[in-house]
Amino acid sequence: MTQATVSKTQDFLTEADRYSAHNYHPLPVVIERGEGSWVWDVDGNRYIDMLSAYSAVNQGHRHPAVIAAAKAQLDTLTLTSRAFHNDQMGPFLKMLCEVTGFDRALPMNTGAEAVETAIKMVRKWGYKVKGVPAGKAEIIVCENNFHGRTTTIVGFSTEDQYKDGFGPFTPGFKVIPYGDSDALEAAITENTVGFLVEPLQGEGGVVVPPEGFLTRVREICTANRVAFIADEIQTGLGRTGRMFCYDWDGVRPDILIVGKALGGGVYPVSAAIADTEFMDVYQPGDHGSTFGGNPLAAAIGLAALGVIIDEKLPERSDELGTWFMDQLRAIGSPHVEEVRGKGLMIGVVIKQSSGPARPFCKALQARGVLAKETHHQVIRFAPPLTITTDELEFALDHARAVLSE
Ligand code: IF1
Repeated sequence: MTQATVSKTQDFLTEADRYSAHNYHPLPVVIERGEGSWVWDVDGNRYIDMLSAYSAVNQGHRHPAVIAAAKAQLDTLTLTSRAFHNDQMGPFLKMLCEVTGFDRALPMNTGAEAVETAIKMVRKWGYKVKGVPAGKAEIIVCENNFHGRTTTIVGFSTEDQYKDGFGPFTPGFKVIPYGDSDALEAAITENTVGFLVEPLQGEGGVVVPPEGFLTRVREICTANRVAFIADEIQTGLGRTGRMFCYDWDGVRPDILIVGKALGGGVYPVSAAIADTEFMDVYQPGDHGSTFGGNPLAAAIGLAALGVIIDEKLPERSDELGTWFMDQLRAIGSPHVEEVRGKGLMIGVVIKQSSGPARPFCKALQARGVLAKETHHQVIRFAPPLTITTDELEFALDHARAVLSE
C-alpha cells in the first residue's frame, strides 16, 4: 500500500537537486519531523526510522532529556573556543572517562576528526614513547574499513569510490583482511605503532569478525607494543548490545574512538579516549578544533550518555536485537542469504539472484519503514535503541511482507 500524496515531496527533491552538491543518492523521502522511533515527511506520511542516522540517534529522535539539556545550554552559553575554559566540558569528560574506564578524553566534533586525533596521537606516541624513527610510523587497518572521509582516512580505504580522484594520499598505512589475526601478526614491524579497527564493520556490510578475533588482537598488540585502536563510532554506546562492542570479548583497547550517538542525535560530538601513556603525548597547542569541547556539545553529550545508562540501552539493544534477528531468520525468505549482526546493528544479506538491496529498501519505504542498503546486497536495520517491541513488530511485519514477495 502506497502512502498518501507526494505533492510537496517533489518540490523539495527538485530544490535539493538544483542547489545541493550531488554527493549522495538519498531515498526520495523528505523528512520534516521526528519523535522517538518515528519521522514524518512533508506530505504527512509516517515512517519508522530503521537507520537512526547510521547509529547517531540511539536515544531516539529528540529525546526529551537531550533536548532539555540542549535548550538550557542554548539559553546560557554555546561557544567559547578552547582559548578559555567553560563549565560544561570538565563534567562531560569526567563522565566520559568514568563510563569508558580511561584516564583522559580529547573532545572533537565529527567521527573523522576523532579518528584523525587518534592517528596523530598514536604516531606521536610511537616517536616519543616507543622510539620509532621519525617519519617511519606504520598503522595497520582492515579491508572494507570505514573510518571517515578525510583524505588521510580515505587513503587507506579499500573502496575505490571513496578514493577515486582524491589522491595523493598519506603514507604509513598497511591493509590486512578483516578478522584475520594471523595477518595482523605478520604485518607488524618494529615501526608499527597502531592497529585501527571497527570491532564490527558497519559500512563494510555489518560484518561480524570470527569468534575471539578481538581477544587475539589484544594479545598480539600487547605482545608487540602496538596500540589497539577501537573505532566504536558506529558500534559504540549500546548499538551492539554492550556499552562497547569490544565488551563482547571482554577486552580493552588502548585508544577508544566514539562519536555519532555521543551527540544524542542533536549535535556533532566525538572524542578520542585513552590512558595517559598515549594521551599525554599531546602538549598544549599540538592539536585542536574551534568547536571541540564547546559547552553546548558538552551539555548535550552529558545528557546523551545519561540516557544510554539510565534507560539501559545496551541491554535493550541486546534483548531486542536478538529477538529481531531470530524473527527475521524465521521469515525464511527466498531472497535472504543471511541475517547477521549484534544487538540492534543488523544486516539482512540479499542473495545476488534476488538483485540488489535497494529495491527492497524502496518497497519498505512505501510501507512506512526507512532502511538503507549498504554495499549493494545488505539491508541495514539499526533502529533507535529506545524502540519498543510494538514498533519493532511494525517493522517486522512489513519486512516480512517485502521479503516474502
Ligand atoms: C557518510 C558510512 C556508516 C563510521 C565509523 C568513523 C565514521 C563513521 C565506523 C566517520 C561514519 C557515516 C558517515 C556517512 C554514512 C555513515 C556510514 F556509510 F559512511 F560508512 F555509518 F556506515 N567510523 N559513518 O561509521 O564519522 O565523520 O561521519 O562523523 O560519510 O556517508 P563522521
